[in-house]
Amino acid sequence: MEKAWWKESVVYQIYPRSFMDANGDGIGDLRGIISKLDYLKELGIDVIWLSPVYKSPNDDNGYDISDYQNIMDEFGTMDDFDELLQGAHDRGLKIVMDLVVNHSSDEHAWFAESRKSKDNPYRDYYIWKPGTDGKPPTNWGSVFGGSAWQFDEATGEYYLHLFSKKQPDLNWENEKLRQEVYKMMTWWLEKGIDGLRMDVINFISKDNNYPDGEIHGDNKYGDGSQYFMNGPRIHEFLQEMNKEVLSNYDVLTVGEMPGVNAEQGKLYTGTERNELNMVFQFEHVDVGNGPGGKWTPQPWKLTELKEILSKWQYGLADNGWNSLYWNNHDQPRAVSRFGNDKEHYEKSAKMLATCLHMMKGTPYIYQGEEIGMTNVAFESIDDYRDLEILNMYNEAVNEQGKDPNKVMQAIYERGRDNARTPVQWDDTENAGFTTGTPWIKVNPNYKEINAEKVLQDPNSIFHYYKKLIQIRKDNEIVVYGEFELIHEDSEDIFAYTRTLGDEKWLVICNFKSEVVRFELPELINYQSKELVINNYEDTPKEIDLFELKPYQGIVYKLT
Ligand code: TEU
Ligand code: CA
Repeated sequence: MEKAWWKESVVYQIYPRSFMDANGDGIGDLRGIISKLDYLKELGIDVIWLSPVYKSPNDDNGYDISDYQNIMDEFGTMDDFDELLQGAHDRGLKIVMDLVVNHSSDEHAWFAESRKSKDNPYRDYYIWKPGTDGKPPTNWGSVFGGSAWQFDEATGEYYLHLFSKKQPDLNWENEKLRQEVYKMMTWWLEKGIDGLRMDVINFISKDNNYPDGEIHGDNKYGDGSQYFMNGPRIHEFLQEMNKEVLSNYDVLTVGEMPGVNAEQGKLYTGTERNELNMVFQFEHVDVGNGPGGKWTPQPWKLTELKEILSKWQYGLADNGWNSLYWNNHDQPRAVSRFGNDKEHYEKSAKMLATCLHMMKGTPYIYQGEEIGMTNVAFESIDDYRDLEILNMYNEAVNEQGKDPNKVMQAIYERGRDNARTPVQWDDTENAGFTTGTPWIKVNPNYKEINAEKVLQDPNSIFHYYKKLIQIRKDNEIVVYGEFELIHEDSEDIFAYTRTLGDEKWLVICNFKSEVVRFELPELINYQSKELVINNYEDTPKEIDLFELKPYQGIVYKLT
């Protein structure tokens, strides 16, 4: 397998709005990020992925862009960005930007033109269709609730928006639009950025017949996802983007792809495919989704999680490359979702980190994950900010009359604002995030959980992440070793080996709060064993048969 810097890197995702506020307006900003570059260097990460920092009305907190080549007013200026980029590069850190080109904001100049008239030169930058008998062109629902089509009086047609009304989908069938996107990408890459995370990039090719979707259960709208996920021209578009732009730079590219499977993952990330380096798949973070998706969370089985993650490990083993993540700005906090934020909290956070960081692929740390930040449970829906949460609450409680307590429980478990409370820097007011009023409340547990506290404790989650990152840097086997799952039927233990040449590493993670017996499979022979990392102080005497402590994560080097 060929080597690459982005295969050997650890990425840290920053959601700027909630990271650090330098000017006291309660909103995170670029100068706040600049002030924390040394903290990130200390952690040992290599790449910073910035969620969108471009001009935006913030209907979807920056994922609705009104000017792709200007910085959002709340975040600062282009000079601030240039200083951030330089500051990162001076520290040997790379900057990956968020490319949101499945849709723009409805306040983008292109859309202002497009909606003026049917023969406007920008009309076909977006997807406009006449309805039929006063109904939208298809029965599709938007990810954020309601119809995926918005009727526009001025020209008597509907425009498509798979997300909010203020996020009209761009028309990738239009060559001129594609060239505009490539020109904008080149402009940023010429500034020296080091890569792109591409927002729902597998949605850009739609089935041009625009058929109705199937209506599941008591849904009001049809599920159009098969008609816009991994569409007919997606590989053509990505190969064109690669040829025209990406192939001119040595950059990290990762495509966010809801609905992608491991087979398709090979087509998007295979070296000879000349498309992307890696993708964010969603199959593992969707475990436990009930009939109503994430809003009807059910208990999940470890065997299901292991089956999914190992399928991706095996699927991309020889060609292509995995991203590895437990959470991001759309997902609940890792320790609350997959670990235990009540008992053995710290052990479970370290165990999850061990399980992910010892796998094959590029690990992504989401801001605050390294200090053990947890989900939040605000008393009132008025404390929430995410339009996905607010739209769902309104539809469920106010329109469908569902029990608000049950709906709040689903928000506590899966709502995106779990990941968007301000990073907890210290135990002063507002956790040191702002001297003003934060745009969203701080998680009340900031006095116990904050960066200042973990930095001072060599046994903290922060220093454990730092060790894992260093282990990856010091041992090629962690990057390039072959993955093999063991004990696949265990509902308690996630264990696997990594093999490179005559070296084998054994990774054993107890996902349960009870003591669990581990028996080394006979097929694993070894002469000697050396402990690599352990989230408990004491090391088991031998590994052929021993008891794992609650949420124990432990790694051995076998030769
Ligand atoms: O997310 C795509 C997406 O589908 C997620 O919104 C996720 O599947 C959903 O929130 C789960 O219910 C990307 C961005 O990461 C997200 O923040 C944006 O809201 C969305 O696209 C639109 O740009
Ligand atoms: Ca600010």
